[in-house]
Amino acid sequence: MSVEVERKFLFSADTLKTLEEIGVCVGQRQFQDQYFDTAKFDLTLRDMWLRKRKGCWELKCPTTVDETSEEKSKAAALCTRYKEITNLPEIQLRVEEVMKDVCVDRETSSSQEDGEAWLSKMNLVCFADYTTVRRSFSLEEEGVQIDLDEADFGYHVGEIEVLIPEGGDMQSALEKIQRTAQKLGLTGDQRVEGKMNVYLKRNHPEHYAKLLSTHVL
Ligand code: V4E
Repeated sequence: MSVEVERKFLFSADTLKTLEEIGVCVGQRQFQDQYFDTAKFDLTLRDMWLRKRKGCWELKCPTTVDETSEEKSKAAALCTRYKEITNLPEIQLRVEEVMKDVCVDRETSSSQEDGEAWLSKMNLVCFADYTTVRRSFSLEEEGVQIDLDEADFGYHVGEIEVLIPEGGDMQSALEKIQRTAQKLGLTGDQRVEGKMNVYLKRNHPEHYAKLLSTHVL
């Protein structure tokens, strides 16, 4: 399982110019994301994000922040850290742990023709559906990827991303992100909204308000 450490930023034509000077465009792709939760928001209120992207299931869950280390720095506060789980039985197990009163027979549900029966068993419904065009860049700095996303609902956002194994060197990941932010000339000291924040604010204000009031967003 890997941990995604990420800092989002707003980009302009100037950022793109800088990026083309200091990095290499490694491709452009388009993908649709469908996010799932219960009507009571049992997953997202726990900061758990279940999605289907390009036919694959992914679950993003929070990691614990080490309060004793440099992770408390201002630069670190601009970054998010999430575990990314892509193994379906493990995803189902994690979701099941949340919905303890709902029992899923993983063996039969994964072999069923309707491979998505587990969703209805756990009362999960799609609450967000959007498509993103993503241009990705790599830098000389090892393991750093920069994505420029354009979502079909009109929001554009960039992200500097480093993947580390669980329990890996978080400090080094944060430093890489900070160096990259400096190279890109990013000056803001506020967290930039992700696509989901903006999508929920516009389409599901009640859900958004709950996540704000519980400090998930
Ligand atoms: C909302 C959210 C999550 C869902 C995914 O959000 P996002 O990072 O916007 O998606 P995307 O497409 O860039 O995913 P990637 O391809 O990088 O995996 S996961 C965590 N959150 C909460 C959250 C937050 N609290 N603050 C910020 C700045 N972003 C996300």
